[in-house]
Amino acid sequence: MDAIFISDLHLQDSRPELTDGFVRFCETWGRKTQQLFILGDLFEVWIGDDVASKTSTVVQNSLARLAGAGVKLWFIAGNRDFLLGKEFAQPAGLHLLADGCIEKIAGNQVLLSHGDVYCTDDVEYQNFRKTMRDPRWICAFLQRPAAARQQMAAALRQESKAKGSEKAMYLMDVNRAAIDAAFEKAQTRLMIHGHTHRPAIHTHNVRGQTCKRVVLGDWGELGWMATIEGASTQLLKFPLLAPEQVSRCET
Ligand SMILES: [Mn+2]
Repeated sequence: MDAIFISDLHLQDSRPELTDGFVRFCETWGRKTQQLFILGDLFEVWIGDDVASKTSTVVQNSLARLAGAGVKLWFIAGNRDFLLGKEFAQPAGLHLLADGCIEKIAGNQVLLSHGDVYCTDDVEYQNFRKTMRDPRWICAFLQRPAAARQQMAAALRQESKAKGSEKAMYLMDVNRAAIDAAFEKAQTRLMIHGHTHRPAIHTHNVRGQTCKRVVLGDWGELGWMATIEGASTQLLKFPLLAPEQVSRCET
């Protein structure tokens, strides 16, 4: 495999089965690819590299083993783990990439993103995102004691959950025009992202060109991945307990 893409695992101490599934995934599929791209929300929450958890330690070790085996590992931050930085990434062998970067993989130019930046219909969320990504806000947050950060993160999560349940379905999805504009700006015909938890392959017609958008799914009983092998791109799902039993998702 030239490359595998995953996102939205939402790993957390309270769901050890997800972490077990991730470790198993690394030991099976991770060994069959040259590159592994993690497109955000690997963790349910990340309040700073200085606060380790049982989960983060297991994940870091698992990634480091893969990196040691020669697999190139890449990470784009999600809205849950955008504070993940070098202190965690370096020992894991993980290279940090910017959201919206274009990578050349097996001759394909691929636009990579977590995906939340394209949910432009949700103006309230985009404003919130802007605040959260402000370096001054980040700096002030990271200076707080771990317990205070934990409390803030839990409160924000609670608030976003409450708001999310009130929001119309279309607000939680990407905006088609925003995607088309991204394709046009990047001059690519392939995009892979996550975030929306709506795994599918979409086609977009941008200035007469057919572009393909692969949306990854969130991990639960099933795990999801996109693969690139030469000119072929696939969206696959597999049981977390038996990652070798993959099935193909066409649409
Ligand atoms: Mn997300």
